[in-house]
Amino acid sequence: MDRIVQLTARPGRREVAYDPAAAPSSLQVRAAQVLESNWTGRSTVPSRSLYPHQWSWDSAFIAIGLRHLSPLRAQTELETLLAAQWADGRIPHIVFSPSVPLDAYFPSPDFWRSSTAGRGAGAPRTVQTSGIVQPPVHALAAWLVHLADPGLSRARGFLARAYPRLAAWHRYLLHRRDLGGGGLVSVVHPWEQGMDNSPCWDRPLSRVTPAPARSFRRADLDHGSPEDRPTDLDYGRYVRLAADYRDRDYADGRGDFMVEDPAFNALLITSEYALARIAHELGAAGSARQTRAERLTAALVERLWDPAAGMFLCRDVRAGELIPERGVTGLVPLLLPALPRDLVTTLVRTVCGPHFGLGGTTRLVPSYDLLGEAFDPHRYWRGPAWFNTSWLLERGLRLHGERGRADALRKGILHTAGASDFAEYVDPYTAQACGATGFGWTAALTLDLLHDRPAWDRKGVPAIKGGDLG
Ligand code: 9WN
Repeated sequence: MDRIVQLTARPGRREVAYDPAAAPSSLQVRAAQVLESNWTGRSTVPSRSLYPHQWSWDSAFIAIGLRHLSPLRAQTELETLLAAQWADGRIPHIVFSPSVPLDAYFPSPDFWRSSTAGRGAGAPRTVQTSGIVQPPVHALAAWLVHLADPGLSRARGFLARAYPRLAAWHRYLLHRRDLGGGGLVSVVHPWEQGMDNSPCWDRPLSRVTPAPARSFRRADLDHGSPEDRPTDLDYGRYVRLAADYRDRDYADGRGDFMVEDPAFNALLITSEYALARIAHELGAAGSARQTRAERLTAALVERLWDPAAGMFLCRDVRAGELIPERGVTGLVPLLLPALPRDLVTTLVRTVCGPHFGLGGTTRLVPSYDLLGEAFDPHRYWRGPAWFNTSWLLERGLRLHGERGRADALRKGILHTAGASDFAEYVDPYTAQACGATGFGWTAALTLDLLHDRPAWDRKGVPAIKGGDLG
């Protein structure tokens, strides 16, 4: 029997208070219940109310947790997403479920028109998707899912089928999206980077003429509080950028919004290491990928490191300059094994210093500078702490030997996930729940941290320090 069924013996139970003295298994059961109730049969929705379709990087994080309950479901989650890949290699940021009413989420399939506007770029005919992308966490997820049950993975040919698609995905990013010409990938929409209304985007977004408010209807405000969500002005700009890209038939080239983002590129590098592992497992050479990962790390340092800020910043490719805002994205490269030691030391100092307060004023990592002018503790990516970024930093701290800090962050994530009913994000000071509850990646990454032997400490991807792939 699928283990997830045993763990979800009490469906529908919703506890709000979390008792830290209770056995960790009760948190595990509750996290499993979230994943069970968000499961649609082929994939997992981030939230039944706010996000009722399949999202790209959510699915990768969800698979990383789901593998501890059901490696088969975790493989299926990724396979469903990969089946919606476009012929040009892009993995769309949303795969729409045909059974969900059009007005349940905006922008809906009739906005994106993937099967017509995306025809030239090779959008699939049988499934409707968006036309933009999200951070490439997928190869990392595929490798970790494989490790959860290598026997099942080999028997199903999981990696053998996933590898060519993942390789094409990375090729798309590296060849079609190096818009700045410096070797890094650019995002062309804030939704692509995943931290939608981060103050890091305010400057490049200010060049975009917003679509008139009357030209679209937001569905998110039916479920979320307006104080927790992006403003109408931001939405107008998101809609304009997406519509312009669609009207260019999703052809890539220089546009109004082009940003080199530290987290997006760091996740690509981490996934390149994972692809090297996957190639090796399949009997092919992975060393070229490992070399590329190291080269990309050097490009990231050269183009995005800011010594004065003590962290990575985003680069506005149109303006040709770094954006002087401290977002959590600039800390995520702590994940990288080949990061120079002095940068690791500086990043750790920054995450624990006054701008992010980790271990002092905050228990989870805020999404934006606590001292920044635009800081808002409740509004989406403008200050609240999110669980996926805290999980990434927990992994990064552990990788670089910061065990005490990693343990404290792990404890903070688990406590807050339980106490907030697996919130989408929380106030970084009070841990008050914001956005949706029963959120997919919050539950999944809770499960991953509860798992007693973190894969990354044993034989996971960032443990590759160099040379061991031959
Ligand atoms: C737009 C699904 C997604 C996450 C993003 C998060 C939010 C969507 C939205 O929800 O974005 O893609 O409607 O706000 O910002 O990171 O993948 O959970």
